[in-house]
Amino acid sequence: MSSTAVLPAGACPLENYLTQPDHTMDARIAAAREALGKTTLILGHHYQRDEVIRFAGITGDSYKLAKAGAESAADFIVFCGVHFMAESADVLGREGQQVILPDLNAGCSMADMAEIGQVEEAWRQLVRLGLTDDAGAGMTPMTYMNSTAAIKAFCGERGGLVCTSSNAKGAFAWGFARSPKVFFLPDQHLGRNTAFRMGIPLEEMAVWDPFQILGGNTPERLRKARVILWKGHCSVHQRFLPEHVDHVRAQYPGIHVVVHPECRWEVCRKADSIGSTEQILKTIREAPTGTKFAVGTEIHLVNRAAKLAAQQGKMVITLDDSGCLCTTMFRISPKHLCWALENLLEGQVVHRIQVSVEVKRWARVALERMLEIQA
Ligand code: CIZ
Ligand code: SF4
Repeated sequence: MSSTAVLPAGACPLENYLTQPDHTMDARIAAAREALGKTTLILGHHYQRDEVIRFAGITGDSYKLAKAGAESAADFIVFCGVHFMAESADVLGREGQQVILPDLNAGCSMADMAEIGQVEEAWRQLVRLGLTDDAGAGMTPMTYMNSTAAIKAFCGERGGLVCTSSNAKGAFAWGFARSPKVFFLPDQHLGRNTAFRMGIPLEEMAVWDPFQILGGNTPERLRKARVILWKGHCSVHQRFLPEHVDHVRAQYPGIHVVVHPECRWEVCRKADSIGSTEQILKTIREAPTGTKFAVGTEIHLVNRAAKLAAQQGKMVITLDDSGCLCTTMFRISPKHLCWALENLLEGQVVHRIQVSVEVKRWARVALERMLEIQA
C-alpha cells in the first residue's frame, strides 16, 4: 500500500512530519483536534500505543468503535486502528461520513491470510463436493471481524454473517440454526475455541489450507466436519504457549489467567477465562482487590490495564514476558495522527478508506446480521 497514492493535490506532505520527534506532535494534535471540534471523531483501538490513544474521543474494540463512528454526528472519523477496522467503519458509516486511516500500512497479518480469490475458490470446491449450494444452504460462511470487506460481503451474499470475539458463540449458534455446517474465516483459533466451547469435538472440525487441493482434506473428512476452519491466525496471539501458563502459575500461585480467543486451543484450555479485549478489561475491572492476573493479549492493552489495576490494588502481568506487540497497529504514530488532523484543518482528506458500493452492500448485510445476534 503506498502512503502517497491517494493524497489529494495540496495536502501537506507526510515527510515533513516523519522527520520530527513524536513528542513534538502532542501540542499540535491537541490544537488540531480542538479546532476541528465536533466535525471530527478520533477512535482508538485498545491495542494502540499510549501516545496515540490518549487523543481518542472513544476507545474500544473494533465492533464498539465501528458502531460509535456510525452513531456519531462527526463528518470525519480518524480511525487509529488497522485497515479492516476502518473499512468496517466505512461500511457501517452514515452517508457523507469519511473514514481516515492515518497510516495505510497499518494492516492485519491475520486479515491478510484470507484473500477473496482464495475464499471463492475454496467455496467452489465445497459446492462441487455437494456440501453446500452457492447460497449456503448446507454451510453458513462466517467471518471474524478481522477480515477484508470483500470477505464480509462474500459471507453476507451467501446467507452468512460477521462475528467478533465477544459474540462468536452467538454467531455459531445462528449459523447452526440455519445449516448443518459452518465455514469459519480467517482465524482457525477463534473458530476452534468457540466451536469447542459449544461442545463440538475436534474430530468434527477440519482445517482448510488455501494452498492445497480441498484445503488439504479428504472428501470424507470434509463431509464429517461440522466446522471448517480457515488456516489463518494472529501472529501476535499465536506466540502465547501452554508453557507460559504453567510458568506464571508456578511463579504466582492462584493467579487468574485470562486470554484472548485468538490464542491457541491448548492455551485457552489451560486458562481460567477467555475473552475479547472488552471482556478481558471488564474481568479485571470487576475483580476483587488483591486479584492477580496474567493476560494473554497485545502488550499495550496489558500495560494500560496493569497501571489501572495497580491503582485498585490488583496485579496484572503479561502471560509471556517477551511482550507480544501488534507491529501493524504500532504503525499509527503521533506523526501520522497529526498529519491527518492538520490536513483536515486545511480541508484535505488524506488516506481515506472507501469500500466500493457493491462490496459495501453485502458487507453491510453481514455486519447487520451480527448486530442482531446475542453475545
Ligand atoms: O475486535 C477487536 O477489536 C480485536 C482485534 C480484538 C478484540 O477482542 O477486541
Ligand atoms: Fe491483526 Fe493480530 Fe494485530 Fe489483531 S493483534 S490487528 S489480529 S495482527
